[in-house]
Order: sequence, then structure tokens, then C-alpha cells
Amino acid sequence: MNVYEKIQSRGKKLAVLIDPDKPTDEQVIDIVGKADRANVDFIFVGGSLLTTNSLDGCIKIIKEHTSIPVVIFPGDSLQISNRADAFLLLSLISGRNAEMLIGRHVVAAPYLKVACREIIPVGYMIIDSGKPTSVSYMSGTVPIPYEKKDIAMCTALAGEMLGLKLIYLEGGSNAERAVSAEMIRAVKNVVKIPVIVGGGIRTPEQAVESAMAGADMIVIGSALEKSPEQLQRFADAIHGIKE
Ligand code: 1GP
Repeated sequence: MNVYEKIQSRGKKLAVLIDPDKPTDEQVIDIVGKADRANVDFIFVGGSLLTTNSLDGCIKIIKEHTSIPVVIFPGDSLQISNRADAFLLLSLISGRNAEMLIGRHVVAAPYLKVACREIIPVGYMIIDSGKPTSVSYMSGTVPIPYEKKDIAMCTALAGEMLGLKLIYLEGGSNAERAVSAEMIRAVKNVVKIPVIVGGGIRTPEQAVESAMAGADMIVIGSALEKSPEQLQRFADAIHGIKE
């Protein structure tokens, strides 16, 4: 089963996001060990701005310690490694910055073709979460307003019609408030492709609320950087949801 087939398979999924810039090698090994024991579905690797050339080395360490699929969730087109199982090719469909919709992809395409065994095109949607986040600043785009679920719905629908294979509702790393259940529900109601939700989810209860609203996969980064011991509870909560 490839990564996309696994995302589509039955049951809610949990992905742990590792920003290769932040943790030490020991911290990466620790979180990967916890993810392995908790049967986490995916490990996402990437960050809005990497200041060290750490992506490839980070994936190498992860691969040495688990067989959980590793997926690159790139902050920019330089975040490429042939060690990952899949690459999320993000088109920032909530914005109107041509570079983030197609421009960077053109530059990266020949490298991706050589380096990546599975490329998954994603409709990436940044949702306003109360204050500017790295991703909204770095992408030079205006997020969809927090309560404008109609805009989110039509944007996701257009993304699906364009042939994108996933929708990612992004509140932004460490966002003050996560994407609302109402918006997740509205988007899930109109698209058939899987919906991923991340950004500002701090507790297993919040993760369950997002999943029950329709998220097929929840991504947790910051909360686990602060308290990695929460990982088992997140996994139990997400995997305990009966569909
Ligand atoms: C950020 O969606 C991810 O791109 C995860 O966000 O770090 O807030 O969990 P957090």
C-alpha cells in the first residue's frame, strides 16, 4: 500500500510533524520511538523556514528507528529528500500568490521527479487563526477568515475539481485557535477526497473534535514538541474513534 492508499484506508489517521530544525537527534529518536509504540500512522517532516540543512539527516534518523511512513510536508521547494516515502506537493489554493500555486512547483518538478517515489498533490488552505503565523507570512498570502466556511468550502471544492488528491486545512503552527469544527464539517460535506487538519491542536480532546467533524487525518507538531509524553493519548483518542 502506498502512502495515499493508506490515507484513504479505513479509520482516522494521526500524523506527527517533526520540524527538522528544532529537535536534537536524541529528541527525534525519542519522539519517533513514542510514535512507533503508539502506532502513529505517518511522520510528517518539514517547516515553514529551515535555517539549517537538516531535512535529509532528520529523515535518515527517523528511518533508522521506525517503519512508519515518512512524508515530506515542505515549507518550500528546497525541502526534498529521496529518503522519504512520499512528498506532499502543496498548492496554496487559499491564496492568490502565483508562486505558491504553481511557480515553485515548476522549479522543483525535475528534482521531485528524480528524488521522490510518491508525489501527492494537495490543496493547501491557510485559515486565519487569530494572529499571523509563519506560514501566512512566509507564503505572502491572506488566510481565509476564521468564520468564512463558505469560502473554505468553495475553495476545497475547486481544489478537488482541479484534480488535487487531498485538502489540508492549516491553522498554522502553534496557532492560537485551531480550525473550527464548523469549517471542517462544511468542507468535508462537499469533497470526497481526504481532509487533513493541523495547526494549534493542543489536546487529544481537540483532535477528536476535529476528527469527528470530518478530518480524516490530524497533524500534531507543537503540542508534542512541548510534551512528547502526550503522544500515546493522542493516538489512542484518534484511533479509538468508531466510524
Ligand atoms: C503546522 O499543521 C501543522 O503546519 C501542525 O501545527 O505545530 O500547531 O501542531 P502545530
